[in-house]
Amino acid sequence: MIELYQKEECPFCQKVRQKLQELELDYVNRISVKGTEQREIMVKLGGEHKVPFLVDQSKGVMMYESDDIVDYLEREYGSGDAQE
Ligand SMILES: N[C@@H](CCC(=O)N[C@@H](CS)C(=O)NCC(=O)O)C(=O)O
Repeated sequence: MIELYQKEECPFCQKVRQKLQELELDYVNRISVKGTEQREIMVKLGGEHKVPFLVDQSKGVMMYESDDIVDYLEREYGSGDAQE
């Protein structure tokens, strides 16, 4: 299962949502705004007050940074076209 902790208005999150959509990956959308339980869970898991934050349970992967997340998704689930 893939979980994306994110905020709708965040452009970095938008980039990750777009990649998930492009790769047709199902994911659980965890809205992570200040003062919510999702936010607390995210900080507990990742240690940072920042979105996007990806959890890929099947691979035991957790990561921040939209570019790293997009690269990871492409590498793990893409066709490989983007790789050199
Ligand atoms: N370099 C980061 C930037 C992420 C970022 O700045 N996210 C903002 C929201 S757009 C954030 O988490 N701000 C702190 C907060 O929402 O508490 C990335 O590409 O993921």
